[in-house]
Amino acid sequence: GAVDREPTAGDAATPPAPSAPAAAGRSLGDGIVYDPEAMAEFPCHAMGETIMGRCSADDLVQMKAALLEKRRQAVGGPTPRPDILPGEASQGDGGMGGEQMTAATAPPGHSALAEAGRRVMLADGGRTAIRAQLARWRIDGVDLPAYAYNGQIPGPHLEVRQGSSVEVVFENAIDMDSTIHWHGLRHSNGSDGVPGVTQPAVAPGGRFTYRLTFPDPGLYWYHPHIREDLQQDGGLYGTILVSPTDADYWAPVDRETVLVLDDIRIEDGAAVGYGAEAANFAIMGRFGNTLLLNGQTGYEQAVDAGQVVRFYLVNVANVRPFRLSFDGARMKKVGADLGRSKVEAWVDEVVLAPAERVIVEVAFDTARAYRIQHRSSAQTHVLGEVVALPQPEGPSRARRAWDRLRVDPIVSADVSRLQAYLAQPPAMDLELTVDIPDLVVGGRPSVGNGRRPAAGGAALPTGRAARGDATPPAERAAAGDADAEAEGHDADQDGHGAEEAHGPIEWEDEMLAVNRASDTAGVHWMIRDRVSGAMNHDLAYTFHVGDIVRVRLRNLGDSVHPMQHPIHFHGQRLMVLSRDAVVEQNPVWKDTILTTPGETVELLMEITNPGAWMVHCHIAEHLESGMMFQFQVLPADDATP
Ligand SMILES: [Cu+2]
Repeated sequence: GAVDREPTAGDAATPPAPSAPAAAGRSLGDGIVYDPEAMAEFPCHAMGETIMGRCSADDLVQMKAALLEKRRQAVGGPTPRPDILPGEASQGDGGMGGEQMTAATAPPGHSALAEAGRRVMLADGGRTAIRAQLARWRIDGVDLPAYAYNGQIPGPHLEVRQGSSVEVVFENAIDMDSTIHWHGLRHSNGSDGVPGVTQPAVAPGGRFTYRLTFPDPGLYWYHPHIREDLQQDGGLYGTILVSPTDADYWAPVDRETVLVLDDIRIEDGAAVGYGAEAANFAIMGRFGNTLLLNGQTGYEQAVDAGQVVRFYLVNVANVRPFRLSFDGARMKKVGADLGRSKVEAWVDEVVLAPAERVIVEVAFDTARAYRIQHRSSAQTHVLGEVVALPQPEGPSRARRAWDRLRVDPIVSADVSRLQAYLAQPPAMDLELTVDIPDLVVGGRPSVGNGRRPAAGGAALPTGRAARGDATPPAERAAAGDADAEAEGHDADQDGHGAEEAHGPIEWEDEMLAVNRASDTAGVHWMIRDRVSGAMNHDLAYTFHVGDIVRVRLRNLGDSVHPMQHPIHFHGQRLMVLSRDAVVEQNPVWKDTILTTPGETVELLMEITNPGAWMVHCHIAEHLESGMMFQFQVLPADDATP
């Protein structure tokens, strides 16, 4: 009872309320509807056969004619796409309750790495079983039909040692084909879990044995590589913590905690349905309206005041980027996807796109409750809290040794070694963009080979554009924009330069009606080679083990819907060299690279593992829309200098 809680009224925002059901709209005849309530603040446009936004009578006539013409040109009629949901859990089999459902509130002195019953420690040569099954997921008192690994969300938390090998026997007990992809592992291609590329899909009732190795320390995670928009969002995700062989790899701390960041969209007491044949929410991806830490709202952890906690963070959401902080607690960023950063750095907040990991150490110096906060463009969400209890003996030993920033000699040496490769031309020069044939703006379809038509073309209206967020923070700050001032301040404060100073990011779904109605059959996200013009599954690259190749990612700012894309490379590791020609000052090995609209990111990829590997956007709906390709890695070619 001695804990001083900060006042929370007023500034502790809650997740956004579910949106109202779409208005019925007004029929214009021939099955075409005008819905003046939807997207009322935006110019006249159409998604499918629904016209939205501010439309004059002339606009409606023109738009209807364009839609009828488009219908005449279409082959066949529209395909019905009923929403589907995972089935009901059988009693006592996958039903979730008891300890597994309780947010971790470990007593001080105990590890809070994972909730009781979720932690699986595997020695070298160890073996475990993971079963994907139907389950109920209780969130804020609402029971959702869900999927779960071993009946747990998140699934079992695996703890292994760097350099070890383990076997995981996967059993598929859900109602769809599935696989497990082990995100970030530079391991054997046959265990990468990509259906049709590294293994056949595992049918319901089937099994597959994965043989995993862990060359790099840090946090990794696993999820299906089929219909992630449904299976991963429905609860199929888990974490792997690889402890380093070097005992001094991480600084001493008082405890370590894994935090899995996620969101889910719940409306009227149910999860919003998923497309049966193709993912819905195909333009922006499915933003949840309920934010989750380790599968639950209201996360809480207790520590002693004066302790330091190392948090291993991973974002498993379909699309939502997180911008996390701990309510003013001092925070040090020490690592990311594949281990340590070159230099430890003080930060005010950290950004994680889907699939990215960030490792931070946080000092809770005062006895009080610290909110775990996500700051989106619209508001600050509270995901949970860390309660620092009074502790008369003062700062812990780890806390007293914590103020210095360490430099990683291994990554520093890697950076020096890679200097020789900076001058080579990019082996992959890739553009990220989209065509949306279903979208009609200003009476003409907005298909422009991934670029807006030069004359009369218009971008899909976005909340970002409406708010003018595309303006650089400095200019917005000059105009008195509080958010921009905060962004500029942070970029200066954290000293990360390009790594944290991202361009315009869509933090929320500001065009829900249009996005929800879109599906991957009508939205074509693209990764395109700038030189050959080939894109998505037509792309082909071959490298050899030992190659170090330049990669360039250009996120086109003039597509019909520019937005951020986290691009994931399987089986290898990459280092960011620069963003928009601003040199990265604090490199770290990565497998997922956030790119923002208009941005050009230069990378080096170190080719270490043979096989057929995927590259794709980790926004689940963009992947479903085809935003992916493979590259081949052959054994080391000794003839190549
Ligand atoms: Cu994407």
